Amino acid sequence: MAKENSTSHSSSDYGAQSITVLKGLEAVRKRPAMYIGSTGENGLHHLVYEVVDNSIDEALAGFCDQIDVTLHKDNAVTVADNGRGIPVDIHPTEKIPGVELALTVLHAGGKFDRNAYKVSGGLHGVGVSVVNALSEKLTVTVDRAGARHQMSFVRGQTTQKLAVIGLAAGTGTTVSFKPDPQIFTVLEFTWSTLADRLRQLAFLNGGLRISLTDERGEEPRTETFYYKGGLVEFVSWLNRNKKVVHPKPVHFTATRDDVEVDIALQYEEGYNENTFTFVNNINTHEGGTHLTGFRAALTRTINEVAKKTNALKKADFTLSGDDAREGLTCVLHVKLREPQFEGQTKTKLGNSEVEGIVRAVVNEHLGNYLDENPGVGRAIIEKAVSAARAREAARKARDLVRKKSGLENAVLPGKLADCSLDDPALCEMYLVEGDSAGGSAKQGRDRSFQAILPLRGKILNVERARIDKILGNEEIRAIITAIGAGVREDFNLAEARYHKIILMTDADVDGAHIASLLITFFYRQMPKLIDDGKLYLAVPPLFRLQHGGKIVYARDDKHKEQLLKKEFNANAKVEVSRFKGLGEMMAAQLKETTMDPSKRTLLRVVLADKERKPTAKAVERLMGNKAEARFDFIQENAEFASADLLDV
Ligand code: 0RA
Repeated sequence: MAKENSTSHSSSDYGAQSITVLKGLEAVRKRPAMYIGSTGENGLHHLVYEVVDNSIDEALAGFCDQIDVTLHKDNAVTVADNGRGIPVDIHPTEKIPGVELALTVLHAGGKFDRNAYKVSGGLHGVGVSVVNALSEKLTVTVDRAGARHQMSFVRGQTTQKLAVIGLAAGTGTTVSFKPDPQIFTVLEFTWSTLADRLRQLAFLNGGLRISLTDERGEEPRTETFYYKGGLVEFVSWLNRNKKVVHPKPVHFTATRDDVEVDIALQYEEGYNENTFTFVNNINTHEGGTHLTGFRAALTRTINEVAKKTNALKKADFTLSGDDAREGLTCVLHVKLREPQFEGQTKTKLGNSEVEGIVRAVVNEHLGNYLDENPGVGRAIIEKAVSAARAREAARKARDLVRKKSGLENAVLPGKLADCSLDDPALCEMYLVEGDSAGGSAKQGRDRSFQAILPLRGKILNVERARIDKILGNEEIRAIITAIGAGVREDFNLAEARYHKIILMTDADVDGAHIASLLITFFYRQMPKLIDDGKLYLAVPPLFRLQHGGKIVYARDDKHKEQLLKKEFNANAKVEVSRFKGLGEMMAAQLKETTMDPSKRTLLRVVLADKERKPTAKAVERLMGNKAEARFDFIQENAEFASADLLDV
């Protein structure tokens, strides 16, 4: 212990100071999670954010427009900015160089008072000294007043005092650190995690250029984030794969009572709300007073415009908040001096005064904007009015489906060729692409336990339709009634008439698209069916290999090559034919290759991870309302099925 505490500073003129320093940094090393949240992946990345935040502060103060982050091969990170440089002169009261103060004293940031909106609260703004304490090695280089200054530390303790090491043309601060393996359970940085946050910071601080370079691969990789348009570009980026209701995002900023409000919003044709809120660059995942103020003003303004323009003439309803937010993409950023963060993860703004401020700003500016841009106003109101109508229609449609599927004697769809057994555990239903394939399947099935429901062409894209339209679609109604277990909140697995639902589509891009539409439908309307492992994909063969009387079928190219080697004589002239679709196959072939339980392969549909996020994201990307994006995805993922599916 005595050794740990013995200072590495040689000069003794600030001995008392260095003891407090050691105590402080020791506290950080003892309880790192208290300062950075965890010592796992999140905590590790937090180190980078902490250093970058300091450079962002310099940018907010107006002296820095570029930040470069580099990931090195040894898992060290460098953050360089072109700000004024951390002061290197001796601090008047603390009696050590400013840069040493910033790197060794907890919460030293406040001693400089560079800008009013310093990120603070929650885990943010704990200071670079925390990063220093948790780094195996840290070097800071400051270009200032024509000279390059440098000092180094090991686990927060100075190993090289501040010294001038050369000349400097400009100004700036560079911090390089290597996270301490004694502290962290994970040492490897994740590109996408850092890129996502740096992109976000670049959007939130329009005009600031942030680059990320990864030197760990064979070739270095760099991405630069620079958005002159700030939040407007942020919203356009969020809507990049969406069809928008009005071409340009609505944008306004205002400062009231020292609170800066910056908002951009744009409606898209979808039905979800995507609002992101930030306070002093911190993502307030849990919302708070700024969000409450915004929502109240949005609903009020939309209703006001609707009234003024007579959009609700004969309607006997008002527009609800949900109606006003349908298809909304919005980024709301407020800056204030003393944010209070509350909630489970300290990402909920608590300052009560902010609610009224944001409300007033939105009432005034959004109202004015829509008055001055009546075309935009009309488009938005039209969208909200149709949302209100759909809400009513959806309620009716849900009632209808609930009644239909809930009844014992519900009328089964005419197209369904049902099976004769009635123990659901033994029964399976094939959803088959196209009437002709449906015909072969009906002939090739074992009618005791296999039911066939042919589907005509592409089914409705449920990701793009409102619930009333979804439930009004004939093909979808047929699926729901055939299964007989209802949908969404009303879904009851125990009532399912089959324990295997098998999607059988052609082995081509169109077939994959239809399968993905169907998977999306089940994912949204009957997620329990997937959770319970009851949804499958059939795997029809792609090739038929024949030599003399011998015929075998191959699923794909690889399988074909295997079979050619294994099943046939090396010099046999094997006739290889490729199926164009299920409809081309004879009933007996379909039975033998795809439907007979003793010979077929089934893929069980599973969610990519327990949190569902990747799947939800993939589905959203796949099904979003811009056709080109969807097509790209299918092309990129010709093997899309196998990524999310498990062979059974
Ligand atoms: C305190 C005062 C001044 C700048 C900074 C800190 C500063 C800190 C960091 C951390 C990373 N990059 C930074 N850039 C600047 C202002 C000094 C002056 O008045 O010139």
